[in-house]
Amino acid sequence: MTQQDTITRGTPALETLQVTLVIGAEIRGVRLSTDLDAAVVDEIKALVARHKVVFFRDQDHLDDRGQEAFAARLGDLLPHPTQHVREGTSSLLELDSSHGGRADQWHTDITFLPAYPKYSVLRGVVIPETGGDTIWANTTAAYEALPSALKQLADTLRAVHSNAYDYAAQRPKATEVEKRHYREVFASRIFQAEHPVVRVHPETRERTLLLGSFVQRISGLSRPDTHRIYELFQGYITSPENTVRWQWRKGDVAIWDNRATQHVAVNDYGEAHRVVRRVTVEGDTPIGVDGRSSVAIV
Ligand SMILES: O=C(O)CCC(=O)C(=O)O
Ligand SMILES: [Fe+2]
Repeated sequence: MTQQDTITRGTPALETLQVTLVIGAEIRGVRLSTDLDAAVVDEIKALVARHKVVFFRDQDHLDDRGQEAFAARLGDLLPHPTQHVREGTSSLLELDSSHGGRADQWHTDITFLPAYPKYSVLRGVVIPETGGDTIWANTTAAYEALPSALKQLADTLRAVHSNAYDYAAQRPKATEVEKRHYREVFASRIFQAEHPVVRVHPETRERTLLLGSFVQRISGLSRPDTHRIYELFQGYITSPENTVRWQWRKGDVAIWDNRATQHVAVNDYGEAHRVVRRVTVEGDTPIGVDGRSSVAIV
């Protein structure tokens, strides 16, 4: 933790502690629940817009329904289109390491839908003693870090995202259980969306790179060129200076702006058990710098 940063706009001022200057802040002294004042919810949203991901420790009072009810204060909930919803909830998704729930590729959540979620709210339920951190990257800062020639290139590109990708190629160490889960659940229905590679953020108006592991191809480019261009931009997104790494404790909650970040769950805890649960909040359809919207292909 480097900087104490108290927000002075409006009331109440939540105590925030930036984790890095570029991305990530811990918010202290808030008990997440449906009962929060509208002003507090608005301030949490403003802090998410500013820091891209915010963290809350010690939210052990939250159960699945409590997490979902709190998340619903941020907007309408959007259940994952193919994954099972946890029993007793309307949209909560569980990622359990013993059932293939290892999100160890850099991604933005559910970008194979045209209007993918704006927020994700993730709660630590079972956390390994060692390892199992999550890393987030600021895709707005990544765009800003591009030299102007690459900004201009990115501004003109569009990319096709899908939940049907070559799972075995991307995750060669996946277990049989993980492969079966991918085939039978995750990709049970195929979605494809074409997005601009640079999205104009609807709230901050910032330009932000929209890529991640659901990208199948950059429109108009061959597979090898897609790969090269993807890696070029992805390298700016995932550079260490552009990221924050969170060491989970049980009861932590992270909320990120899914329109301005990518994230990856570090798969470094072997057979230890890790469970996190996520709720996603409906987002709007992206618009590129040329004013063109994202479109559904399938
Ligand atoms: O397991 C994690 O830390 C992150 C999982 C993930 O990608 C998500 O919840 O969207
Ligand atoms: Fe994710």
